[in-house]
Amino acid sequence: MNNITLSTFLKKQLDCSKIDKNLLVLLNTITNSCKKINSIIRNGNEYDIFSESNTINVQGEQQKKLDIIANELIIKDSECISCLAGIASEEVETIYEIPNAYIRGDYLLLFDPLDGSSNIDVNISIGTIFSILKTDDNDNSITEKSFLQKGKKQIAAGYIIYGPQTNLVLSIGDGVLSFILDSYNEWVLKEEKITIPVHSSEFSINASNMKLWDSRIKQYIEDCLMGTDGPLKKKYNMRWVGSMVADIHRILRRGGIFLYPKDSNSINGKLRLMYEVNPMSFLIEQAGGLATSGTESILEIEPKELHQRIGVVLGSKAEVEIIKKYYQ
Ligand code: AHM
Repeated sequence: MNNITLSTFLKKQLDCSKIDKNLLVLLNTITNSCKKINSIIRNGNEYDIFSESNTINVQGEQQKKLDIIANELIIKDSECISCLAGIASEEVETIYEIPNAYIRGDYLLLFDPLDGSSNIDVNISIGTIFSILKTDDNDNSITEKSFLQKGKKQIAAGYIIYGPQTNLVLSIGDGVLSFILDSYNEWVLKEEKITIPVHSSEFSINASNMKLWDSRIKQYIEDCLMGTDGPLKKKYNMRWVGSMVADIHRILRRGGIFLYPKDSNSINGKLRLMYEVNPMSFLIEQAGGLATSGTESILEIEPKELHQRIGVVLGSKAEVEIIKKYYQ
């Protein structure tokens, strides 16, 4: 039986100089925080996580109590480990600088503490997404600009899905690995080198937005729905959880594409580039898939703002290539 834990795996990467000590500590810390979040979710009633808070986040969304708990937990656990220069979170308007009381490192952590939080009260899979960047050598003081790096510069990215199983999916830029949280609360390696099937016939989109889409996405979905009688000449299946971690996890495992395009209500897109779309695109491309805004590779986009939104299509390579043609 495979019993390589995440700590053992990271130690091995350190020994062969694939990561440095600070990245090892940082990854162990984030994933430990997520073990705590997992335990809070599994004991939800005790922590009263199902209720709304009275606060609105920077995105103008009503925060759930669990959004706030998870956010504070990750910041508190990681600010003191001497690996980070700064932190940015979906739930915090500006960047979080490491307090003077702690030693500053040279990594930057960006995260969405709780993706899919509208699904908490209906017991559907939710997750935590993170992205790790490095500061520029010339960065003496950390500002929002320090974080505004292209997705391809990510040193590591990952997500934790709190589903029937708790699963960590991670890339340090050398493929994608999956770890399962076992009954001893250890991350145990389940799979190395996850690859997404190149071809697929499954799409994932919030179809209730159809009248808001532009003509290119509308046309693609209409063609999918025509099945073997349409120009794409295959029968498509549709799956939509409404929790990005769950939808992407399914696609990583068995192929498919995920679309959250810009529409006439969300003219810049709905999902956030820096801590949702970039880390997911990094994982998808590390697994052999593709991620595009329709016209531009996601990982090549020069970010302009910390909480920037973006329209995205990602997943199985051949299917994303088909959609790119609709954009042309
Ligand atoms: P959140 O960060 O507030 O949870 O929003 C992100 C979520 C994604 O998980 C999901 O793909 C999307 O929002 C669904 O939004 P909608 O139901 O509005 O289509």
